[in-house]
Amino acid sequence: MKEKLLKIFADHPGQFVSGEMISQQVGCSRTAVWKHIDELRKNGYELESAPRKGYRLVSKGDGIHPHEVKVGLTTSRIGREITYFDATDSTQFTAHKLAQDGVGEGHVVIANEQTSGKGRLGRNWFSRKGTSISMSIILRPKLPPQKTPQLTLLTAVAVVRAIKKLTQINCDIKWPNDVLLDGKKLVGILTEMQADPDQVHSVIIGIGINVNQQKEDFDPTIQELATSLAIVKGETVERAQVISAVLNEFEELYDLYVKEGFGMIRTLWEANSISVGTYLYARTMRDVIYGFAKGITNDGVLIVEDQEGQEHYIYSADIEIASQSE
Ligand code: BT5
Repeated sequence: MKEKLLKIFADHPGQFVSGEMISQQVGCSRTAVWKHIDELRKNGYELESAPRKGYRLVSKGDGIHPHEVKVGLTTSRIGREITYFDATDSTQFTAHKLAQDGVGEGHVVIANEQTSGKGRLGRNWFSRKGTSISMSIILRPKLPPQKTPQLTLLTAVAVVRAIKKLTQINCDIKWPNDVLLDGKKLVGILTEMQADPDQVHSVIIGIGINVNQQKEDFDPTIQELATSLAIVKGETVERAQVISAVLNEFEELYDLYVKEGFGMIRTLWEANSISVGTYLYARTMRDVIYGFAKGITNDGVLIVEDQEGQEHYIYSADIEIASQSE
């Protein structure tokens, strides 16, 4: 209902829409319309009402409720089912449970606040209430487990394209899972799965995006490492729009991936990546490899050639770009 109402206002920007027209289009009584308008106001929307003219949307809140996200969705499955929390420990935890319970592909979990956000390898992900995006997408791809890192790369491309479309800002991708702006981390991606040795049951893609934080909003430990869209743009950005833009791009790329494989995604990824064609340090669990990043394999594995000319296949590591050949 709220989604329909918001769609009507979106179709009539800055204009009054009569209560009668709304009640016809939404299919409810005018008293019910009034009640829904009242609820939108409680959710932070500023709506002007005038006798005989109706209602006009003056300004929106920065809510990320399902109806606010769905207004901007052009997808057929990704994000059509959304589980929303005002606060939760981690959207990954809920998404895992939902996946086990058998929800369909494309179900998305969104939280306005995450109290124990997860990074890779047991690290923390900080997300401040009401200013960032924390979401997890549940997928059911027919893939062997070793191919799932490709979905991390696909997600990074989707995020970069969505941000570009919405804000004209160009971001960089750092292998495997970071999206950077001016060398600072804007987005983190965490891909997890439920699988047997030879078959994936579900993949949970967690995406954390810094949208409206200012520097002092970040945890002191990451203030020099993190950035947000608002810091770079100098103005706030509507989070619901960012979510729908990311989901729209995601579905487009995922459909392409399912139909045609990784080839095109790899090309798009390399075009936005700062971790190929450069010297870098790759810190793996066991050692640090310094060398020239030649590219990624079709499975999304990073190929680094060391100074002895030996190629290393990097499956998981933290990357530090070297300033020059050292
Ligand atoms: C990641 O891990 O970058 C994956 C982050 C995934 C977060 C999403 S939010 C929705 C879903 N639910 C979850 O619980 N998680 C996912 P990693 O590459 O390990 O990076 C973690 C490191 O990034 C930390 O050790 C910090 O240094 C830094 N960091 C933490 N929070 C940050 C933030 N908000 N912005 C930038 N950097 C951050």
